[in-house]
Amino acid sequence: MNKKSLLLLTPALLPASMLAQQRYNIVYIMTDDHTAQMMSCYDDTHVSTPNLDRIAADGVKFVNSYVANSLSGPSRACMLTGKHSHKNGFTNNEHGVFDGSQQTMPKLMQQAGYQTALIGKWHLVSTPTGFDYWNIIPGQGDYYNPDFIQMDGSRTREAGYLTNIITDKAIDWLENKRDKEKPFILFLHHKACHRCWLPELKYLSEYEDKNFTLPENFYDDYQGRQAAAAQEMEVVRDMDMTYDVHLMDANVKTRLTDGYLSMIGRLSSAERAKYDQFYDSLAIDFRAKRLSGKALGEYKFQRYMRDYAKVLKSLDDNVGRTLDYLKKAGLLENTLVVYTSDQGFYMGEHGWFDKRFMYEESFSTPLVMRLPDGLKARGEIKEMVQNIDYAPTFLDIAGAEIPADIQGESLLPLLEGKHPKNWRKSLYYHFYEYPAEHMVKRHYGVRSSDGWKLIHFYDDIDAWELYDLNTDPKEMNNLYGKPGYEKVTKCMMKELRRLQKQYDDPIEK
Ligand code: SGN
Ligand code: CA
Repeated sequence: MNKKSLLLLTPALLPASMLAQQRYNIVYIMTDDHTAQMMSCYDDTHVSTPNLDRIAADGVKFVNSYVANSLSGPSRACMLTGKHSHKNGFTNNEHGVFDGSQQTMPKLMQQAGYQTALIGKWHLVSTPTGFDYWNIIPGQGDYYNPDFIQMDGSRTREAGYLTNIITDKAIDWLENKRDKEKPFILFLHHKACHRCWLPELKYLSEYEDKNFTLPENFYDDYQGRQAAAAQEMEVVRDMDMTYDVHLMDANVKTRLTDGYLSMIGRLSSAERAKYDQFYDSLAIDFRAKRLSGKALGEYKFQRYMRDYAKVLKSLDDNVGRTLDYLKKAGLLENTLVVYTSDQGFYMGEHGWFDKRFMYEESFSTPLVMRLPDGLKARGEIKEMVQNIDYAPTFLDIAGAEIPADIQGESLLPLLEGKHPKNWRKSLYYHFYEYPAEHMVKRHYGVRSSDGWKLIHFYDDIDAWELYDLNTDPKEMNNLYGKPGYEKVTKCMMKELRRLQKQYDDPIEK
């Protein structure tokens, strides 16, 4: 329903859901590098996330949720604009500066009468626009005693652990800073669970007795996948023993040692003593073991999983705290709570950490929503959705017009329990950041709802990949060019070019 038609309705004609509270509030919680393999309502192999699961339990879980470009800045720009990267202009973190003068969903929400607030990670370089209130971390920010940037440009250093502080600030805005007469949209953006996974001190010992299951393709040899073979994001080879694994060796200095020292250098001396006590004793034990080969690789994997899980535990606690506040404040019935990540991540699949590739683990992203009274959908939603859909969804919920140049689709019908017959049958993806850290080559591709994926790696390579996800969900077997797949390849190629035309990204490289 658009704004005009909403105004024309007399209260008696308004749907009960809208009468109860005029328009729904929205709390949009976005984390960083949190992946469905580490969220128990999607996959309970590794960890339990009871508070994140509460969101899905009182609403919906999207099981085919994807991003348009698996990297922080680009993902955020897609979310804010409802457009693919080539249209919003922010294609990569390395050289991107978000053009804040363009049309964005927060600006349109303001025009629709919503209050808008942004707290936490921003990562788009330019000053935020379209927010009545913002308080952000610089760049990637710090886990320990972090800096924040205020709206007047000033910086303050705040005591504590970042995930807790961002939540405190969000609750403070909800309780004390907003105009309680207006509907609102709050963008609550965590840094957790981004590299280099520095845990809250109270959770240092958490998960230390747990042995995480090694993914079956941890020792992938990348046969038939040239771009996969060229990456630099292997747990065994590329994880830094100091920066990532947190085991200092006074005799070894790497490219990342200074960065690590400055991050943990933010701890007070009492905090630092606790931190050192924990990791120093691990380091002594590690050196005594003299691990090499597979044993060393698997040791790194366990360290990675444990520290990631600790960071996630604080996140889960804080999402619980946010939900509890909304309940206590009587806001839950009128508020759509969205939980997602800026992209998925590899937890050792293909031997990797990081993201970027259009393979399922990093192309997909968790997406669950706690629905307010009046929105009837429950359980799993199987339709294919993408982060360009969030902007039109929120505008639709606000009763605002959705501009024609927005490329995503409103998810509101799905939240109302409908399953439109003409829902999209394929998704488009385009990744640009190369050459750059982790060396994932440029690529674009299409994934169909019936489980086919066609990818083209280009730039300094010209390599196509085709996967049948129904028989090869881990994407180990590139079928492109193999006999018997000519017809499906032709079909997917046609669909890819159709999407490039539809989205006006006419690359034919
Ligand atoms: C940093 C990380 C990378 C990561 C990018 C992008 N390196 O550069 O590992 O891929 O961020 O992440 S680090 O040495 O600085 O930790 S993103 O989520 O912000 O896009
Ligand atoms: Ca990220």
